[in-house]
Amino acid sequence: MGFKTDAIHAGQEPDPTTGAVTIPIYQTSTYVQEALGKHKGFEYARTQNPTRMALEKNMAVLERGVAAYAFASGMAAETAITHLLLKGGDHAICSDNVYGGTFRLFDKIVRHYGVDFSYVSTSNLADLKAAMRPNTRMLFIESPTNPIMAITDIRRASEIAHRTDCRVVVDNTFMSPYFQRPIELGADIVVHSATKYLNGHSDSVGGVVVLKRKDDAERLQFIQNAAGAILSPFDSWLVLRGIKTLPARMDAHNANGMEIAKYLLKKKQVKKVYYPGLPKHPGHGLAKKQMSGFGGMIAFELGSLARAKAFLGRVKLCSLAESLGGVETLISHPATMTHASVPAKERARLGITDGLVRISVGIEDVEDLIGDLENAFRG
Ligand code: P1T
Repeated sequence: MGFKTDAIHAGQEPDPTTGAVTIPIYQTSTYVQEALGKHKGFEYARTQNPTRMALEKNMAVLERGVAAYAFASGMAAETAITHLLLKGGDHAICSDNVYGGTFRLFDKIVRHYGVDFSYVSTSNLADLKAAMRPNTRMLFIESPTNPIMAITDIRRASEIAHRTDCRVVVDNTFMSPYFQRPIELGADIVVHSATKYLNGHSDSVGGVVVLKRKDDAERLQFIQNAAGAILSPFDSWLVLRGIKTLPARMDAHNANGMEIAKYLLKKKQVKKVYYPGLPKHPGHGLAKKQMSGFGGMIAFELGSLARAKAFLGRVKLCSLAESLGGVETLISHPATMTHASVPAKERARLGITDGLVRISVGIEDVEDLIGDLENAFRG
């Protein structure tokens, strides 16, 4: 089936008991058993829940994996991946620019279990090659990165990592499987903050892991149940509902993103625009090859904290808020919000300056968004 058909139908057969076309919210903690050891395959809702399992089946199909598992947040999903892949004495490589919370998880928690992390620009394959060690067990890539929008060649990075016993994990939150499918490009595991484009309506927090290998999938299912950070039935239902319109929304985000990026490029107050759809973006050629759209995330440089603060204080239609990927436009200041946990020196090196503003372009009328930005630039 085509992607749009799968988004609506995969894993979502009409409910066997009533024929309901929408998967019901199975709001139960347990299931009655006919006799000792005799049940319908459902024992306890941390282990099995039909609403969550429908979302998991759907995501496995969309990301071309063998199985998917849904978690209480993107960070819970990433934590489960570290349980799957890493133990004391191992080494892991992570893109140097990732969501601040990902860096915080690795640096402030996982590292303390004796895992050594290297943060490298995975866009530079020579740097990646140099960072690989015989005990490297995880390569964690974000592409495009949050918020600088750097692109990594997923296929070639996977080839390098697979020369040793190392799994490649791609955080596909910014693109969604509609625009990028890392498993098809050679990655082993895909992770999402389902809070973002998958849900698409800024009304739930969640995470999803999709796996290519059956052995990894079996172990991750064990971890999901044993560690227990599952997605609730209602949140699973919201994400499932969101995914049905994922293709239509992503096309709209992409169209508006391109318009806003071009508009920002023309503003004299803007020193730099980070958007992979712009021909002068350093990853543009690669982005065109491994993605089928550029999405709705843009970062731009205003030159100083004072200018960024003044600008963010003047927008009205664009809401000043963390998060991204919803139908409404959100605008944020990475240095003090999403990436505050990254040391200041490292932020400066990456380009996450005090003057950097990030916009998650929504699907409103683009003229209204440009009008709002124009007012904010005028002061
Ligand atoms: O917020 P949560 O659902 O736990 O997901 C974490 C996460 C993982 N990966 C990426 C690429 C992300 O952007 C996020 C969350 N990001 C934000 C809240 C933000 O505003 O960037």
